[in-house]
Amino acid sequence: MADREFDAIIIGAGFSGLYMLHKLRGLGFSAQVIEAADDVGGTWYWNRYPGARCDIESFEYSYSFDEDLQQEWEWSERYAAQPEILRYLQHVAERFDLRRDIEFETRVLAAHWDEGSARWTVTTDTGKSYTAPYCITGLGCLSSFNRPDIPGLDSFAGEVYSTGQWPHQGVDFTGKKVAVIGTGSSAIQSTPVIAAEADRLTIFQRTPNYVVPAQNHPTDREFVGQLKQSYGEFREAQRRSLLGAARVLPQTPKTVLSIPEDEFQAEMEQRWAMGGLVGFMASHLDSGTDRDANERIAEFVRGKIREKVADPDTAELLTPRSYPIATKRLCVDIGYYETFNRDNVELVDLNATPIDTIEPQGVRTSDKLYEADALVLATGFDAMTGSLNRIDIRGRGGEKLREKWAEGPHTHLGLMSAGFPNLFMITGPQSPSVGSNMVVSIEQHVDWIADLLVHLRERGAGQVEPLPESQKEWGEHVDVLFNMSLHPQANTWYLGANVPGKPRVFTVYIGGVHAYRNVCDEVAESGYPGFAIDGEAKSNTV
Ligand code: NA7
Repeated sequence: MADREFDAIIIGAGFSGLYMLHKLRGLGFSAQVIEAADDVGGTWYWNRYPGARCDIESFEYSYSFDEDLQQEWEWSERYAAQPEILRYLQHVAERFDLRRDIEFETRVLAAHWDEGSARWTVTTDTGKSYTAPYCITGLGCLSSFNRPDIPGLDSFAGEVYSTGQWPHQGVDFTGKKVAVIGTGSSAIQSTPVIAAEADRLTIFQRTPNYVVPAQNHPTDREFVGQLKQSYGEFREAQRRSLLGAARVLPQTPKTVLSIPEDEFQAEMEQRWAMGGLVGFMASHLDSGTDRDANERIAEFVRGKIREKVADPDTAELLTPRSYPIATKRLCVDIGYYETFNRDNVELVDLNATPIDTIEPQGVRTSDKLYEADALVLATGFDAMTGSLNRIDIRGRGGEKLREKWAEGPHTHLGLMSAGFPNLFMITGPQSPSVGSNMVVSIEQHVDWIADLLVHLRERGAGQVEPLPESQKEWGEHVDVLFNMSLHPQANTWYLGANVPGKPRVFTVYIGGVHAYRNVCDEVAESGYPGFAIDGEAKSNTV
């Protein structure tokens, strides 16, 4: 017997869970959020490493659902740092009185569907359980930390820190020899800060990334003043965009190789000066589909690396060559490349000299021991499916989600999975999620799920579930878009390639937030074809 019953259980109190709770309450549904941390924030609660910051501009990466909220909140910088985003989410929780329906310090272990009662029972590590007809996950796409399986890691004598689980009291690296493993976004943001503090910093690189500048600056008051006069229009432009961002140099409506050299250089310099990743993703008609076109853009960025990094050998090691730009997640920096011009920083190429073991004194590669007092694991996440698979989710007939997804996730619209009635995933695999401004995608998912719950209530219906054939079609559609792009030419966490043994399946819908929204809207407006409601299905169209 469950301790408490609700209309909906929401797992996670980050951007997704907070808005979902607020939305359901407004519609008269009772909901309980369950959160492992002791406060709200999700990604922005856990990722407290030095330099942690959003790569999307702050006034874009924020909620649009409440006009007063967006009018009153002031961002201090173009790209907000983690503490400020966390404060924002805490403010949202207070402003809308959300905490009273959030159970903190409670980790969900299992969610089981009971056919007889048509309810989910969610059990937790505190021993409490909850039941509700609807279960909604707001787990985040990058929240299950990927701890590398390096021999000897546990033998290290110093402190080991993970960027995704950073100590709340912070870490003082003054006078320390620090080793950082990984050169993804978290390392690119944290190493400039660590290098300025530490005695020595050694960075272990497996794959170099393309890194574009943030060009961060304090908030431009004049711009924000104008923005707030017509924030609604700006939000609409975000929703109608490719990536969920409105303040960006538009896509150049030309093929890259058709542009004369001087014109091309001038345009790329403009994109570089503007900063941010969005201007470098889908920058031209064919930049994401034609390798030669992409190569010209990549070469521009490589030239910038050569300009910034003083030592030519180090510059070469930092230069990505093996994969197209914007197939691995583009990174955004504040002083990353310049960090390698410091005397106390060294780059180790793990392709030339792989790590053999970690020893009490440091990291031993195939040729030498790099002594360290502290080790920072910036090794990423079991992305997209890791947090879902960590929970023992069982649907119809007791089938386990992690078994059904053993060869990769199966969803319809990235929102639901056949065989798991009334289970909704906010920014689930095969939705735009990490291929977009997450907040725009989160709001769209929350609104769509809420509309569907209202639809069910109005019909007196109890269950909704996608049809296997619509799910199959959606998976094929996601694959078609993937195969049209250059993504198959890179080993990335989008594909699960960073986690040993994980199936290589592309998990992001890359058709753009606008196209995706249109599909979802059409499904809703047509009475949910592709879904069975109380066992009854309309014909399937995607
Ligand atoms: P990422 O982008 O997945 O980066 C992880 C880094 O760690 C990357 O350079 C990996 O190399 C490296 N890595 C992972 N495992 C190992 C082992 N075993 N040995 C050596 N190096 C390893 O995670 P981040 O946290 O930086 O960023 C995640 C996202 O957060 C980011 O894209 C933004 O969306 C925000 P690899 O490239 O796999 O060769």
